[in-house]
Amino acid sequence: MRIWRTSRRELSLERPLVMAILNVTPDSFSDGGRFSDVDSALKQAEQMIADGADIVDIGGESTRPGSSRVSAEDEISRVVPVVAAIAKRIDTPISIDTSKSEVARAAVDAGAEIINDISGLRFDERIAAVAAENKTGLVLMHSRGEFDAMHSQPPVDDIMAEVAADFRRSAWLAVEDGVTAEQIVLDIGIGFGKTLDQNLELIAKLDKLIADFPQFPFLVGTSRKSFIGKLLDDAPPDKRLSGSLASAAIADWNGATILRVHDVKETVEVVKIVSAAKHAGKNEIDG
Ligand code: 7PM
Repeated sequence: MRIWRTSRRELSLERPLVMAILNVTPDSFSDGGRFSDVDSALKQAEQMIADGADIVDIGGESTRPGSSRVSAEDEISRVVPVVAAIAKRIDTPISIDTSKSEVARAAVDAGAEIINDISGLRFDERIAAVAAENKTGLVLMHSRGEFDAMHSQPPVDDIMAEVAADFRRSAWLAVEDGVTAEQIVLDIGIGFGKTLDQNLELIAKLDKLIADFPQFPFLVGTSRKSFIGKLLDDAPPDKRLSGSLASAAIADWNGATILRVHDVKETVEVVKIVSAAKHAGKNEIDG
């Protein structure tokens, strides 16, 4: 049986898990921590869990094209009160979406049990030490270029080969710093320095990549991303639900074991259909 080990539990990967996205990005009046911000994040988390979320992923730094980096201090003041409030009331595993070790450490101290690093240890390798010390889960996502240039990288020729090579490097760095294989999850980083065709290729051939890394589970996040908008006559993010679900189904079918999404309820239904199809033809009694 496949498992993913976090600091607080062992997650079964028998069926794909749904990771719900909870953004704690600032409004112009606040750098976070206000009661109303924390309370609305808590309510959102509760709704997503009621909808079937297995993990809540909390992020305080936008990696949107053109956004500027926030300081570790600002990011901590945004996310830590939210992590603490949710961890205190709810037993669902919390993941912290950050590429700064100071933020990761503060969030883990507040109750996060998974570190989700969109840089795959490229921006701050000390993330690995925080994961090792606390025995948290560790998501190593593939991305290209420095923070400010992540979305403007000249395309590489062979994306499958590049992602595989970078996974080897990230996973090796993590293991070298004391993270065990059971803590690590790999993520193809849809939308980060890839062309439309390369995003599609990564999802369509995900099974091939997974076959090269049989020891690690794979996470895929396509939800509302711009490649979907491009395929749907420039649909804005709030009009990308069907596209998000279709791409989630393909990723699930091709072996992804964690899906990172905005629309939890709908994705849970997709997972049910894909799982049923995966088990078809085994002569079980009709459900
Ligand atoms: C703007 C651009 C806002 C991109 C938000 C994003 C992933 C992630 C993100 C992913 C993992 C988003 C992204 N994407 N972490 N964090 N995998 N592990 O659409 O694909 O949420 S940020």
